[in-house]
Amino acid sequence: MTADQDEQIILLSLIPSPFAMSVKMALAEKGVKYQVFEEDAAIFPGVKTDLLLRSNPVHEQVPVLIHRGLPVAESLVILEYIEETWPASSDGLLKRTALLPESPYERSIARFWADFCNKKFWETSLLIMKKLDNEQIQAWNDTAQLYITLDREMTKLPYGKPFLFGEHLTIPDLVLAPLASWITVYEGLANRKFPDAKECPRLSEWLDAISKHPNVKCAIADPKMMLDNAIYFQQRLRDKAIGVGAKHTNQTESSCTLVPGTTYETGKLVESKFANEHTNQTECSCTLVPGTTYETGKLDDSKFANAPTNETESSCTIIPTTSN
Ligand SMILES: N[C@@H](CCC(=O)N[C@@H](CS)C(=O)NCC(=O)O)C(=O)O
Repeated sequence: MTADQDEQIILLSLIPSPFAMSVKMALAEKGVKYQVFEEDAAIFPGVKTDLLLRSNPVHEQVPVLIHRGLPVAESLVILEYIEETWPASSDGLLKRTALLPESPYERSIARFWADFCNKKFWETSLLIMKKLDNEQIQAWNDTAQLYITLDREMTKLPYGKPFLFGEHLTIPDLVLAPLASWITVYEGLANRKFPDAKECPRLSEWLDAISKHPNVKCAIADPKMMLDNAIYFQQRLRDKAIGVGAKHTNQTESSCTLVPGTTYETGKLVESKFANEHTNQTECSCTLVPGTTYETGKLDDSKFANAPTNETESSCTIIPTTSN
C-alpha cells in the first residue's frame, strides 16, 4: 500500500455532475485512491447531506474533496489542488503525468480554457436540462454556438493532438470531458444533433479521443442512466417539484418532504410540496431547530400562506415530533 492510500481522501459527488466527473478523472490520472460519497440524485438539490452542507457551507455544491479531514471546494480549485498535491513523477512504479503544461504561458492558456469550459460551457449547456420549452431551445442554440466557438479555437491551439496539449490530458480537457456522457443527454432531451465532424472537425476528433480514454471512461456515468435521470429531473421541473416558490396566496396547509430520522439545521432547504403550486423559485429556507428530529410532512405556520408572488425567500416552521 502506498503512502497515498494511507491518507483519507473523500470525494463528495453527485453521479451526473460534470464538475464531480472532472475531479474523478483527475484522481484517476494521478492514481489516487479515494472514497466517494454520492448525493442522492433523485432528491438533489432539494435535499443534501449534512456532510456536504458542512463541507461547502458557502455554495452547498458538489464536488468537495476532503483530504486529511480538510475540505476543498469548487472543481477548478480541486483540480489545481490535485495537481499540486500529487505532482508529475516517474518514481518507483507509479508514473504520474502533469495536468498542466510546463511553460507559464501555456499554463495560462490551459487555465483560460478550463475557466471557459467550467463557467461558460457548463453553465450554458446544463440549462438544456434545467429549463423547459423555449428556454430549453434557447439553451440548446447557445450551446451549439459554444460548440462552434470551441471547435474554432481548439483548431488554433498549436500544442498537439488529440487533446488540447498533445497526448496527455490536462485540466481543460478534464473540465470539458464529461461532455462525453452529457452529449447523449442533451441530444436526447432536445431530440436534435449537435454540429458533427463535418462542421466541428477538431472538437469531434477531441471528443472521440476523450470518449476512449480509460480514465475518462471510468469517471463518466452511463449515458443511458444519465438521460433517464435528466428526463426525471425535467419531469420534476414540469411538476414544479424543483422550482420551489411562493407565488400564490390562499394556502393554509402544506407539507415538506423531510427524511425521517434526519436532523435538519436551521435555514436548510427541504424539498417542499410548495413546489407543486409555484414557480420562479429554486430555494426555500425552513426554520428548523438544530438537533431536533422532524416528522415527514408536518408543516405549520408558513409564510407561503400569505405570500406574494416572486418571492425569493420564504420561511416555514416545521412541527417537531413529540415522541423522543
Ligand atoms: N462552480 C462549481 C459548480 C458546481 C455545481 O454546480 N454543482 C452542482 C451539481 S452539478 C450542485 O452541487 N448544485 C447544487 C446547488 O447549486 O444547490 C464547481 O465548478 O465546482
